[in-house]
Amino acid sequence: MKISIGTSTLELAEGDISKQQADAIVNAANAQLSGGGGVDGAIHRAGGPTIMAECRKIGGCPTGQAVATNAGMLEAEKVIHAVGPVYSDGSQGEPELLASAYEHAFSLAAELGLKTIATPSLGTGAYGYPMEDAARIAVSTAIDFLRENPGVERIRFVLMGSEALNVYRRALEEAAPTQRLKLPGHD
Ligand code: AR6
Repeated sequence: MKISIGTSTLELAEGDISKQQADAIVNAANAQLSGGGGVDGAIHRAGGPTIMAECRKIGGCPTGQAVATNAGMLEAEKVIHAVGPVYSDGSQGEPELLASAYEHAFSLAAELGLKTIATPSLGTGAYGYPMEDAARIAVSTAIDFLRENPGVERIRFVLMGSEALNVYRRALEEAAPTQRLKLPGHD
């Protein structure tokens, strides 16, 4: 599924984030940048040790923010390590921190002149963020960002499994009318 926002595109795809081709690949990192399972494991496995070497030098990243490293052997220019919140009950600032992690990741990519971004669904694995709520935040943050940053040509959410893809599809359908999107051929 794909929608146009101005001259940019927001896409949803099912797949493995570490196999994507994009200028920037977003990693679902932890605040220590110490690696782990899920997306983090897949990215470091596929990208090789140069990514972790740079993470160690940087030393860490606060929750809700993002840092960039080389992309090693991935088909990307940079990996943007974004740190989502550990979900407890939704009243501990989780929505703001999740939106902030995406905003920082996308803004950092834009500052680095990167035009295409592939991102996983931050927070919805080990960190326990409920998928429906996380999808709404992810999609609306991406839409707002693309409206304000036409230099970024594409954000693609790469979701693991058809269930996650369907949740994101519903979130995008819900967000589209309220965001007054420009759909292809409807200027
Ligand atoms: N490609 C795309 N999506 C994936 C992949 C993949 N290869 N692997 C998992 N997902 P998670 P978090 C989905 O746990 O919740 C790590 O240990 C997965 O189904 O990767 O932000 C870090 O070091 C889920 O929907 O990230 C941190 O300590 C989503 O990606 C912690 O986990 C995110 O799952 C971060 O937890």
